[in-house]
Amino acid sequence: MKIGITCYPTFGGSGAVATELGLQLADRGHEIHFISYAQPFRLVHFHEGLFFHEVEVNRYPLFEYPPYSLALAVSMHEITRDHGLDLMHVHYAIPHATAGWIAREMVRDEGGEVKLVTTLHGTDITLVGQDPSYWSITKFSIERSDGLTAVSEYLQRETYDAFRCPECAIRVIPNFIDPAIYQRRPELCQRQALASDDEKIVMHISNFRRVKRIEDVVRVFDRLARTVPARLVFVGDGPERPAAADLARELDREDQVTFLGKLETVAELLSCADLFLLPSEEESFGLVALEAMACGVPVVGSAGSGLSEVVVDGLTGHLHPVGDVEAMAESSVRLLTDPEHWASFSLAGRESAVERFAADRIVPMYERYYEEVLAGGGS
Ligand code: GMT
Repeated sequence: MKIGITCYPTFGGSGAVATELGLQLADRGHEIHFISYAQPFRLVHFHEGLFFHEVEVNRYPLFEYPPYSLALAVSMHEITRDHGLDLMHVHYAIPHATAGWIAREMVRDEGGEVKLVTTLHGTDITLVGQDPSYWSITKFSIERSDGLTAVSEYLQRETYDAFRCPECAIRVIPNFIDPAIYQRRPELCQRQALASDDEKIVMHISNFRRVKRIEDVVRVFDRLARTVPARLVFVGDGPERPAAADLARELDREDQVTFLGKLETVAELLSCADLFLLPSEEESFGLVALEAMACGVPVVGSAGSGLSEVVVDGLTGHLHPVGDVEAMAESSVRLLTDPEHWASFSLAGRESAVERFAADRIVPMYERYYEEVLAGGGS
């Protein structure tokens, strides 16, 4: 198949999933065209069967807000026409599903045919899509997609509820990892640069948005560090970073907290981690928790959203109500002080990640779905 993929190219789960999917599909013999304003961050090397098309956005003085969505639609239309794409697969509804719909209509207007598949990732539905300025266009665009997927059952339910579209047929296709990349390889991780031998490494990786509750990460760490010598390693960056740094200072933990900033690959670092914290308000899936599990890192986080479909509570990690930092700290201490308990969680996490979410199990689900959509099925 010839497939166009559009995603946010910067750091974030949806861009990571879209890029990994493109790479996997190219390896399986498909021709993949990425269409975005920048090279996706995990697409760094030449790869056979894979092409990148940069969307140029003209900055005319009249435009206080350059219309990226329109420029994207034009690129999607041109690339579909010039390369004979069968299907455009967009990740994150806003504005990609809308741009895809415009492009598909332009193709049809010229007598051509291309299908549009939209993958919902989370905040496009649970936060941004419900903002009154975007709600109706998000509903319109997802209803007009030829195929619609969500990364978890939780997100599928949220979409039905939020957009009152029981007639939208949403296929759940979970996120995935490449087990050969995400595996525990401590020899690659330079542990001595992060902590001393007697200290445990507690890690958090995200875009530091409010939904991640990174102050709770600091609060859990503060409690566990009262009994366990440990260091907290933050990877990523975003708007809540100053608040987390201030809180670490207030709690007198500043010297035990390291902010590494944004990194393109995290598998090596995860190999150093003893515990991963993800106390988010909600996660439609929690790709980073899956990456941690695949690297044998137990996860402590919040219950009640899509993370419960990834972390098996009591087996690969512990999930507690949002904001219950006491319970999260208690579970963390148990994991960090009982080596047998930790080893069983580490092993179960790896096994569960590979059995349920390995790329070679999930990517064929997309291929089958594309075939259904091309044959006239889908939403
Ligand atoms: O977590 C974010 O804010 C980034 C966002 C994105 O679109 O990149 O992540 C969402 O998509 C990821 C990939 O499917 C999921 O693993 C995350 O759980 C989801 N984030 C939220 O639901 C908050």
